[in-house]
Amino acid sequence: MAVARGSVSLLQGFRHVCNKNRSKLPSINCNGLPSRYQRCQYASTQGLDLDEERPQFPGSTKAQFTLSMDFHLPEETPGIPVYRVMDGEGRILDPSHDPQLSKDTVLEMYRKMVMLSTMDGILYNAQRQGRISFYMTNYGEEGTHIGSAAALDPRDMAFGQYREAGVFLWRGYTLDDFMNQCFSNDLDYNKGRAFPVNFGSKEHNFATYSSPLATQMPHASGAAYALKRAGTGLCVVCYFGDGAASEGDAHAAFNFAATLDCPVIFFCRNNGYAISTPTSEQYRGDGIASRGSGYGMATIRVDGNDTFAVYNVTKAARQMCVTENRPVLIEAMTYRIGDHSTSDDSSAYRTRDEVDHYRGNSPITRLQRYLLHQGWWDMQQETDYRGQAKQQVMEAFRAGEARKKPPLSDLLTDVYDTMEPHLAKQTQDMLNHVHHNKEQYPTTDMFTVEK
Ligand SMILES: Cc1ncc(C[n+]2csc(CCOP(=O)(O)OP(=O)(O)O)c2C)c(N)n1
Repeated sequence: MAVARGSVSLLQGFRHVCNKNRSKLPSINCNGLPSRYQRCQYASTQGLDLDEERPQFPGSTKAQFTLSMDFHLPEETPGIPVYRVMDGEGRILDPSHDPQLSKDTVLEMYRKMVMLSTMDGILYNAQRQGRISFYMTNYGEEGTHIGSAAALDPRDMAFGQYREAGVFLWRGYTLDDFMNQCFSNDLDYNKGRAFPVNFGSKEHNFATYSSPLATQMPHASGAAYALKRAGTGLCVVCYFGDGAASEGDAHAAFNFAATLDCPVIFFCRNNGYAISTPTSEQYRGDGIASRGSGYGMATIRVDGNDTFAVYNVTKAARQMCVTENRPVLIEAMTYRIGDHSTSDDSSAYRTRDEVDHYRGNSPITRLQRYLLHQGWWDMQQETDYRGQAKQQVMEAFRAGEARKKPPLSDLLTDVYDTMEPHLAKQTQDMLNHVHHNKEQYPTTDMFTVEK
């Protein structure tokens, strides 16, 4: 109402002045109405508040008219700040932001981060020895995994990209589970049919990774919509990388989540690279966080190497998601210390000095410093725990490696409720072929007995 009244009075005033000074004023539009420019000019000469006259376009309900022809230049917009709780030395900067986690919880977080890093080292080397076909390490991103996972409800449905093994670890996915998947053995939840590191577990509410980038993102929005409709009080967390954010699916996911009010946390691990593409070539805007408000999403940027800061923002984001049914975007700034994968040699596109800089400021180092200040940990415990972690990973490694592969007959199952005739025929042909050519398949004893 106020807008309409303001518009009418402005128009009437303009007409009045026009009638008095017809020769001095700019001409009236062909439709007999003053142009927007003329009305604005008149309004300013009369000292009227332009807010009185609000644009009436359905495409934006918040905009106001302006007489300034200002282009929004991203390079002149200040960078979105990075929320942190600890400094690089592991000291809490403002006690009111201390998450007040118990000693046991922080030690559990720290141990899981060290365990993850230990497992990464062993599986990376195993690939180099030809014992598994592929691996991706998580070095440098342990704080984003454990800090976020600890703040979620383990029943919150998780979707990931491939570099979130710490979230699995926090949720209770065991070292045996990791090994079974990486060795594609008969205990692997995916029956040996997924690429190593494509983890997934119904029991741990983590959807199996899918190699095409960003495909998990629209799935996450859909799952969040379903959770909302079911009134579960749970939310979805969706991890993705700075490179994946350039995929069209990321846009679809953000927009669906925002317009359908889906309780999903989009958690971007901005680690500076998409394989060899640095973020300086990936985008021109201020990271991924700057896109959040464009979609109408609550957004925050956090120091991903500060495990407590990640914990705080994820906890707050979760609260917003489940109480307000809205998506939240978190951009966690971190660094990929390892190569992209075992198929990559990052020395081809970045310097050792750069990597060493981040290695010295890793989330593990920072949390360790915090623990040392607190008197909750000492270097003897550090040495002992690292030894135990290595031993536990090696035990699981040997057990996983020793197991047989799933039966060949499992290769084509589980896609259709009832196997399609052409797939049944292919399976039978394959088994017959292997049976009649045993000498060509000396590895058949690697497989468990056919069902
Ligand atoms: C649709 C699609 N395009 C390209 C690839 C190849 N690819 C695999 S990982 C990757 C980089 C992704 O980088 P980012 O999202 O930043 O995640 P990060 O590896 O840094 O964790 C690319 C381009 C793919 N898997 N899927």
